Amino acid sequence: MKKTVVKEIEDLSKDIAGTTGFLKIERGVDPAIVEADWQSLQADGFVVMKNLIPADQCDAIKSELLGLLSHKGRNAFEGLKTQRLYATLTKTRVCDELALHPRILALLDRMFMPNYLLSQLQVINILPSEDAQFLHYDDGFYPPPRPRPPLGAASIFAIDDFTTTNGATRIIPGSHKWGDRKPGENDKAVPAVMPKGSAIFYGGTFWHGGGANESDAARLAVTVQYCEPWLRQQENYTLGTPKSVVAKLDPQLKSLLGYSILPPYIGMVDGVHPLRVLEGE
Ligand SMILES: O=C(O)CCC(=O)C(=O)O
Repeated sequence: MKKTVVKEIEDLSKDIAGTTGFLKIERGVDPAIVEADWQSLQADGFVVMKNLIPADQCDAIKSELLGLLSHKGRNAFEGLKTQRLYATLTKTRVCDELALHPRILALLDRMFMPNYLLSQLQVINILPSEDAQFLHYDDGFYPPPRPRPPLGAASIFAIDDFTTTNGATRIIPGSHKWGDRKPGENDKAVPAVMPKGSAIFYGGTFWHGGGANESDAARLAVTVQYCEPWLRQQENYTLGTPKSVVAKLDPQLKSLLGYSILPPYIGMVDGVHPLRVLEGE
């Protein structure tokens, strides 16, 4: 998103809260792949990335996550026959790599301002006989009207195969460009069928929803949502993640949680960079 630059404010970027600057990470992803993903995202609103993580990693993730899931959802959005895990990063380390997948971060580097944030990281286990979730777009809780660029973005990692019958995410290709309208009779939602270990990635303006599970097995997914660094995150990570947990995290994950700033001042603590406070300087 382009902004009007006020040079005097820009000049403050290296000042006070800005002293720690940005993490500059070389993602190591073939630029042709990033370009192709970007083009799909612009044209269709989504990109399916096949086999991003190996099947045995999915199995390890699944065996850890199933032990952490318990109650079912509280309403039609969460799903009355769906199990969800919030505050996932305080409970397990098996999802860290998903949040930091270089192919996804390479796209986010193009989409958002530097030091974009994690907005939520959630486990979604759709149980047999669950109904389809209502269609929605993820950044609809931010008030700027559509059409507009996405303010957030999400990946959904298939930890089980996503099939036509087990609750694969339903998507409406092209719906990211819609203005203020809802899906109508002629807007067909199609299942994002993909083998386990794959992920679908889309911007926050893209219409989608969980599918009905008509199979006899659960469908496990991990979804990671990100947002612009000047927006409030859905999960309050700086309050919700114990400092003992934060201390163990990859520096990129610390930054994503909110131990970062958008210079000069967004995210500061008492006038300084939050990492300096975290590390007790
Ligand atoms: O589980 C899915 O496939 C999608 C769920 C979803 O879109 C959501 O809960 O926001």
